[in-house]
Amino acid sequence: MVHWSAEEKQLITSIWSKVNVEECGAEALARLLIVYPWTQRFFSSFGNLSSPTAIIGNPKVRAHGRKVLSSFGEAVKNLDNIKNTYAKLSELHCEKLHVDPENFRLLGDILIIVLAAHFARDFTPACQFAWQKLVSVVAHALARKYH
Ligand code: HEG
Repeated sequence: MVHWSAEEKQLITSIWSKVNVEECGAEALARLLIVYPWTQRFFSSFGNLSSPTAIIGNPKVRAHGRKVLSSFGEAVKNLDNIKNTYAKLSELHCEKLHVDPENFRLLGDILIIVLAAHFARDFTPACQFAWQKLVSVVAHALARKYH
């Protein structure tokens, strides 16, 4: 099982308590679709994704980004039980949606960049360390059904 030090927990929750899930979620998913355009293939029902402006202004991207980031919040609330927290979602992403697990890692890295941009001063190296660990554990938990 992954161990979290008291300091890591504190660094994660102190950033998370300031995150605007709607804004940061929308930004993270939009960035994923812009920076790694092949991820767009999972969202063919979302309408216009033809340019960065279209992606950023797409209400379905916004809504889904919010959904994904609020789901990410479940990991923050259940740091010691992330695997079980995502058991069902792992099934959905792996067995139904066939999302390549590499994409979970890409989204994690994008989220780090969004947090760094929003919380520049507070996103210290130690804080980044804790968050990198968190996004990696989440990606691993979501990919579990592939193992
Ligand atoms: Mg996933 C649906 C969470 C990464 C593609 N994703 C969902 C849902 C949640 C979620 C909560 C809704 C589930 C439901 O309706 O029951 N996703 C989630 C998390 C993360 C993630 C927590 C990573 C941190 N998802 C992810 C990535 C891709 C992806 C990287 C593809 C590049 N998700 C995806 C698709 C759907 C969901 C295609 C279905 C969207 C729809 O048609 O509504």
